[in-house]
Amino acid sequence: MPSWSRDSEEDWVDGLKVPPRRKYAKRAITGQAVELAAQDGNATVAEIFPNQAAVRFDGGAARRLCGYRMRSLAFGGNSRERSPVCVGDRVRVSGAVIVGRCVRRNRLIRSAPNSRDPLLHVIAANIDRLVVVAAAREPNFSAGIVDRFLVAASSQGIAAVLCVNKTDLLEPGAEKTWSHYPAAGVALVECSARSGSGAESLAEMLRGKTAAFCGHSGVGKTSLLRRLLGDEGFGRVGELSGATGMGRHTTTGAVLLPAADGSVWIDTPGIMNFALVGVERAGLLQHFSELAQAAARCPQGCLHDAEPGCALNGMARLRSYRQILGSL
Ligand SMILES: Nc1nc2c(ncn2[C@@H]2O[C@H](COP(=O)(O)OP(=O)(O)OP(=O)(O)O)[C@@H](O)[C@H]2O)c(=O)[nH]1
Ligand SMILES: [Mg+2]
Ligand SMILES: [Zn+2]
Repeated sequence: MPSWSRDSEEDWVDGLKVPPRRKYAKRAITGQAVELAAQDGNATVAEIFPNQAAVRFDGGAARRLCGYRMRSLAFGGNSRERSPVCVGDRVRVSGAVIVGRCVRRNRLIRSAPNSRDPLLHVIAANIDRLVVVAAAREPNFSAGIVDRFLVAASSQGIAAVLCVNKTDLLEPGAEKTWSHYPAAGVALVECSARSGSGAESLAEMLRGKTAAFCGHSGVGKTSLLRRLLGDEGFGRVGELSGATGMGRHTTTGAVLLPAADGSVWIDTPGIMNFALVGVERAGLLQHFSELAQAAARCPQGCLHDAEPGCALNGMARLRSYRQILGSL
C-alpha cells in the first residue's frame, strides 16, 4: 500500500506529503475563528493543505493560499473535526487569514477511519448535488458503498445522482445490477468518461449547481470531471498538483473546480470505508424511500429481517439496508 494511503489514520490533511522546503506554513495561526452568517463570507474554500487552505474569492477566478485559525475546531457542538474548514466552506478572509467560517447549509461527513478519537472528516460542504460515481466494471459495481453515500446525501437533504461510469467496458447483454435505482427514486446516468457517452446528460443535470463527485477509488471521478471540464479547465488541477510537489493521479484531497458555465464541481478522493455519521438506526429506513413505502404493508412490529409476511422480502436494496443497519 502506498504511504499516503487515504485510509491510514492521518490520511487527509496531515497525510499530504508536502516537502519541507515548500512554502506552506509550519505552524497554525493561533486564536479562534468565528462562525458567521451565510452572507458574511467573501470566499469559498477550494482545497486544504497542512495549516493552509486555497480559497477562491467571490467574483474572481484566482486561487489564493490562506492560513486558518486552528481553534475553530469546536464548531458544531462537541464533535471534533479534522480540519476547521473543508472544501466548499464559505469563509471570510482578511489579509491572508481565514478569520471566520459561515454556517453550513449541509455537509458530506464520515467518521475519520482508524482514529482513536471520534474525529469527523467533513469531505465537502454546501453541496447542491451529490454525484455518487460507481463503475460498471473495473471495479465491479458495489451497491454497499453507493447506498451509504445515498443515505448520507438523504440525511443532509442533498439531492443525489447515481452515475455508473465505464459503460464502454460492459459486454453487450451484460446484467446491469444497478437498474433498480430509478424505481427507488434515484436519478441514474450511465456514462463513459473514456468514450464521452452520457457526459452531456450528466452536465445538463449539474448545470449551475455545486456538485460533489464521490465514490470508491478508481471508478473514474477525476476522469469524468476532466471530460466535463475539458483539458483547459483541468489545467488548473495540474497546477494544483504541481503546487503540492506531488506528481499524482489518484486524488488525495477534495478539490473545488469552477466550470465556465457557473457550475462548481468538487472532486473527492475515493474512499474504502464510508462510516455514516449522524444517522440513527430508527431513522435509517426513511432514507430508502421505496423500502419505507413498502414497509407500510408489513405486519405490526416487523423488523424487516426476512420474517414471513415482511413486504420488503425480495426487494433490491433490502440487503444494503440490513448491512448499514448492522453497522450503526
Ligand atoms: N475503460 C474506461 N476506463 C476509465 C473510464 N473512466 C476512468 N477510467 C480509468 O479508470 C482509472 C481510474 O480513473 P480515475 O479518474 O483516476 O478514478 P477516480 O475515481 O478519480 O480515483 P481516485 O482518485 O483514486 O478516487 C484510470 O485508469 C482511468 O483511465 C471509463 O469510462 N472507461
Ligand atoms: Mg480521482
Ligand atoms: Zn417488514
